[in-house]
Amino acid sequence: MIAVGERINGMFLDVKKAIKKQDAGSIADLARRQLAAGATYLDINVGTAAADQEATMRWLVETVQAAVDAPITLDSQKLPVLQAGLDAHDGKRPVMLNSCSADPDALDTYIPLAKKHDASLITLTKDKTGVPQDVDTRILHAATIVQKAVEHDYAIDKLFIDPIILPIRVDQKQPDFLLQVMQQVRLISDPPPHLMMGLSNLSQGGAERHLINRTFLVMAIAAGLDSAIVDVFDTELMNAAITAEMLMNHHIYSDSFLKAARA
Ligand code: THG
Repeated sequence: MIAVGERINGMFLDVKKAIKKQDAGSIADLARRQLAAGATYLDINVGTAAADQEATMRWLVETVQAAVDAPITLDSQKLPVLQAGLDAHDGKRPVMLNSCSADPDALDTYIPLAKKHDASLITLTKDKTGVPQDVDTRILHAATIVQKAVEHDYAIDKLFIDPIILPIRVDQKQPDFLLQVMQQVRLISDPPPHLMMGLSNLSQGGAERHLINRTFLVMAIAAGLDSAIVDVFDTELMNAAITAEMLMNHHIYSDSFLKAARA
């Protein structure tokens, strides 16, 4: 699994404080610790509190790049903030844009931008009218996304489709139908696009967060999920992901499969 570490996000109080104080040490520490815990990419999200989101994105990207060599995910709903992150990107590591909607005009803007910067792109199965409440419309959005990628000659292996996961306490029907969405998205093209999820959304505001996240991650891996924005400090979650992938025959089994995958 491509594990995107979720922690460098202004939504977290410690990151919000670090941004306010321009405390590079705390951000660098979060970057290093997430890598040590198994992150493949580091998500960078300025949150909503920053006065100047573009300047904050630049500072966070520069701070992370000074600390580690890891690939980064620029996370914002605002194009100028992503652009600021791309401006600060040193070109020495893979970069992913997070994220774009399935609106055709948005795809016509973001896909060429991603292509120009040799960046991967996360696309959400929603449009101007909102997040669809049924399987078929989300599949339709995924098909639009893949079609636009083909039109722009954008490599499918750089495309990540995010079916959008909302808190379980808000909607109890959607985890089941998201599994159906994921299984069907994988049939849209050969090779299929990657499937991405912001896993922690699922348990937001509720109890048993770790258990809920861990259980659904395993179910989603069985449905074809190959990447997720997660709390990489949750060791049980990371071990469950490795084990699910071994059981899906993505890793070779041996008695020391866990140790081997962690190495
Ligand atoms: N898809 C894509 N990108 C995303 C999301 C997604 N980026 C943001 C988000 N969703 C994924 N990242 C997080 C990060 C933190 C939490 C949830 C998702 C979270 N935070 C605690 C909370 O809200 O309770 C904060 C608690 C604290 O302050 O300590 O759960 O879906 N493409």
